[in-house]
Amino acid sequence: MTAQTLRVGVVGVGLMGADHAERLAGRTANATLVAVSDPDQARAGELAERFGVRAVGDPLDLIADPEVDAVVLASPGFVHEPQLLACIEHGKPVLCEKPMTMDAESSIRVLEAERTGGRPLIQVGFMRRFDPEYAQLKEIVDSGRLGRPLLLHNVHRNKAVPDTFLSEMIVRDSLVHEVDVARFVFGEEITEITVLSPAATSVAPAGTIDPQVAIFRMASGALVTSEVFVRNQIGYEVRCEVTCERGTVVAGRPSVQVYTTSAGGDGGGGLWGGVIPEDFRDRFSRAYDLEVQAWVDASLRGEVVGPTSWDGYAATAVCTAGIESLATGRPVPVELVDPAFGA
Ligand code: ISE
Repeated sequence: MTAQTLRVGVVGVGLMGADHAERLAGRTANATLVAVSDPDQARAGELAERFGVRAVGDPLDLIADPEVDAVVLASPGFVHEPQLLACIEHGKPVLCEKPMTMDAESSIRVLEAERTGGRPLIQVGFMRRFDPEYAQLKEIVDSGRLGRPLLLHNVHRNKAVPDTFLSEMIVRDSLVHEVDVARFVFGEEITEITVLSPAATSVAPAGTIDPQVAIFRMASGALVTSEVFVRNQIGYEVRCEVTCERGTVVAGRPSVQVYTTSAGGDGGGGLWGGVIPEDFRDRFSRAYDLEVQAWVDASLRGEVVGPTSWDGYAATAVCTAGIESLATGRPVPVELVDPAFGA
């Protein structure tokens, strides 16, 4: 690390990791991409050649590399625990894509290691906090001019996912964003989660519960509803509406790119409509840019901004309870360790 340039390595160069690599290589100030790692050596090699950086076989070698100052973990959640522990061991700031880990117990082990290491190093990839619309929604709620927030309604739809994206992944990898949005907007913990199973779409693999409807109860008694549907066959639709005592505010309502055309109207008339993004990289491109830039600048200052390892743990604990509720359709309480644990 020079005074003003952070040398970053990216672990995992699937859809998200490749997007972050491109972001770091081309449009993030005060940072430079220096290495990538992925089990798919061909993919890592192609990306390394494209950006003129090194491809490192073992992700733990990339993390330990003295030429790497900071790490973006865009690997699957089931390998995050050892990779996060390695970042802590080597004192490397890390932007860890969600989920932080796969369950509450492993998240607590990461929290304990980070606290033992003596300084915060982990920012978790809940990028919606950096989305201008979600950030403005939070500012409006926090201003108090609409009164106390009472309800929150989320819609989270993907166009398509692989057949391996089964019911539990919908909770752990998709609904996890709504868990963080609820904690972010209300500024409090979720005390109970219920995950309901509507009749599934015909395009879901047999036995896969898609869509799902989740209900969170917040510590204040407020309720949050979330529809998560990852095979809507249309596009990427994510929005959030807060109902307060004296008004409502929405983030993500289609409000731009509305167009009219004469093409295709069966009755000879025109058509009007808007554009639905293909996937999360389109819809949240600006949010990811702001998130990664904030992470780089904070890392250069020796700080962590945005979602911390505690936020990662709390979201994982809620999703762990959510997976339990998914099996029964009954409410499951969320019990967190004392935030001061190990202090
Ligand atoms: C994906 O991993 C993301 O994080 C996207 O934001 C989310 O919309 C999608 O459902 C996840 O699979």
